[in-house]
Amino acid sequence: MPEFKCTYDPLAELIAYYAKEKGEVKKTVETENLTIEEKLKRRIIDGDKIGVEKELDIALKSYSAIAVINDILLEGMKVVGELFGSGQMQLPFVLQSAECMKACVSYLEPFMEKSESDSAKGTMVLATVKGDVHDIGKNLVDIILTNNGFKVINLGIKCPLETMLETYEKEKADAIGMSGLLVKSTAIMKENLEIMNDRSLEVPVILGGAALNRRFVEGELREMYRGDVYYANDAFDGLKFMDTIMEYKRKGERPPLEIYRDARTEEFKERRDRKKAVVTKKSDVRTDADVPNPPFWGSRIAEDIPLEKAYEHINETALFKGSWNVYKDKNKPEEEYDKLIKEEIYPKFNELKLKAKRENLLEPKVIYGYFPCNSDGNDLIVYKPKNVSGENLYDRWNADDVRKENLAEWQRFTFPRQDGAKYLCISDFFRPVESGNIDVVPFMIVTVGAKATEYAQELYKENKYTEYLYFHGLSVETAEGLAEYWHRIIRKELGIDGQDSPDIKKIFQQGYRGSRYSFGYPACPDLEDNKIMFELLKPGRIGITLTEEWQMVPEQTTNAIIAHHPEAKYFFIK
Ligand code: B1M
Repeated sequence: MPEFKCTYDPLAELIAYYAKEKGEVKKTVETENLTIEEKLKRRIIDGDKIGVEKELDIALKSYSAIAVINDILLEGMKVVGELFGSGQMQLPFVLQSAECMKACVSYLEPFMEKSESDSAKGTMVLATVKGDVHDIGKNLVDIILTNNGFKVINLGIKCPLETMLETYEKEKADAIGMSGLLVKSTAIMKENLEIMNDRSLEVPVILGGAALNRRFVEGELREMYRGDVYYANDAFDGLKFMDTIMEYKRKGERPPLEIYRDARTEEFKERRDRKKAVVTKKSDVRTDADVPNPPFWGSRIAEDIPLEKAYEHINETALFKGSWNVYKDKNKPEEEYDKLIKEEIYPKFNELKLKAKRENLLEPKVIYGYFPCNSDGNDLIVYKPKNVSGENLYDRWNADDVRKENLAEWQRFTFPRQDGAKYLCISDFFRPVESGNIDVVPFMIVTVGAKATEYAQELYKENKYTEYLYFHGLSVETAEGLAEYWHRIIRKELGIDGQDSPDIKKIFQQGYRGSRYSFGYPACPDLEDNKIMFELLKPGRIGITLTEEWQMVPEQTTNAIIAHHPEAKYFFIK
């Protein structure tokens, strides 16, 4: 219905809705004079499920239950998709529409024949790939597809290819959807497609996730895979491709898909080959920076951490835009976005923070330590006292044991070096072994605990999609806030906090001495280094484990190596 798009302004209307008391029925426009079809469509667009049963009963007098779904409600979801696609509707409100859709379908189900309730537009087997614990991206895809008339068999996280293929066969599905958070997962996806090639399978596959891009999926993977493979940037792309897959399946044809290439395709290939070459040049980072005194050597656990401290270090831009997907509409004035943030998002943020604290949903814990070290070219050697072994390594060490003559190599990291620019490598920020001086390297692993994952899953299972998105976002950004806070503690303990900016926004831009590098990020991209970090800190002591692809469980966990050197800042290795 094009007139919907012209007259309806979801953002302004939703602001009006949220400004009202909780539970009050939202009315975006006067609906009295609308037809029942229009009223129901608007319910979906507005995500307004309170009292919708009455209207569904009226519609059931003229339509079968399945026709109400397919011809009326799904039309509403289509508008939602268009509004999202054009940037006029924000993700939390899309999820509210999906919740309303779900409620309507549940109400209508008893009015349907078994065969009707099974008659989905198509079926997708959906999973997060082997070794990857990331749930939310895949679940958002499930929500959007399910509430747009598709059947989704959600196999969960850490899913082996065999399970996906067996389910695909058993359920006579139409496509497999694979999701993943990490770069490593993109390699697993490639491996899965290679195995499918070897078995002469041509299953249509949709791939999505943070570390993927179109060049890789619709260029490299499409060229290599004998079936059709699509890159979905977001959940609505997943929906679009399922529509395409079904359209061509009905026609008995293959969709005309092109191999994607752009100006940077060759550059990327070249860069990948070049990466294998050893960089011989070195940076000119000074090697005589002062070495701070740590408050202790070895590691310790910190558990009594006030949650507020992590909250105070939450990067609100990352939370609102990154996790909650609340963006400014380019076509709307700045003030409108500011109003939305002030009147809707902040109250939600504050309410959730209180709830998480009250119900102990987030439990900050840290395991960290200070270790003697030296650089050796691109390597960083971490020492341990010769006379300390076994469980005693996982405690504070006697300062006398950390004298140079009493130390032995314990672990060794090998970091990559920039192939150009300043030729930086993380090891450059520590005193070289030939200097004869021992340096100090702090490591930390922080988590907000397993309850956060469990509670997020509960919300998802109860179809509370909007709350799920909000809570999951808060939990992951609190983990990141905790890392920021603990890095501050470490600077303080080392006595190098004199350069800390009083402005939290500047802290997020490294307004302090030194740097915090997390494995998997550009300066230290190798996630396998997590394994060495685990040897150093043994975080099983606070319930943290590692998957076969080096991801940490619980999901809301992050780690870092900290460099105190004044020249240490983020840098990229392309
Ligand atoms: Co981290 N993280 N993180 N992180 N994190 C990424 C993923 C990263 C890309 C950042 C970067 O380098 N710029 C990077 C990965 C790079 C790599 O693999 N080498 C990274 C890293 C390295 C890490 C750690 C390893 C760092 C460390 O501690 N050493 C660590 C790992 C955590 C662990 O092991 N448990 C870590 C930790 C964290 C936090 C805990 C702080 C936090 C939460 C992580 C989480 O959610 N599990 C976090 C966050 C928030 C991010 C970013 C900023 C956002 C991820 C997210 O939740 N997005 C991310 C960078 C980025 O994406 N900009 C990053 C929201 C979510 C809904 O989106 O899952 O992408 P997403 O799903 C989208 C689409 O991708 C698509 O639709 C969804 C909805 O639109 N989609 C599909 C997904 N699957 C699909 C399937 C489909 C269709 C569409 O069809 C089948």
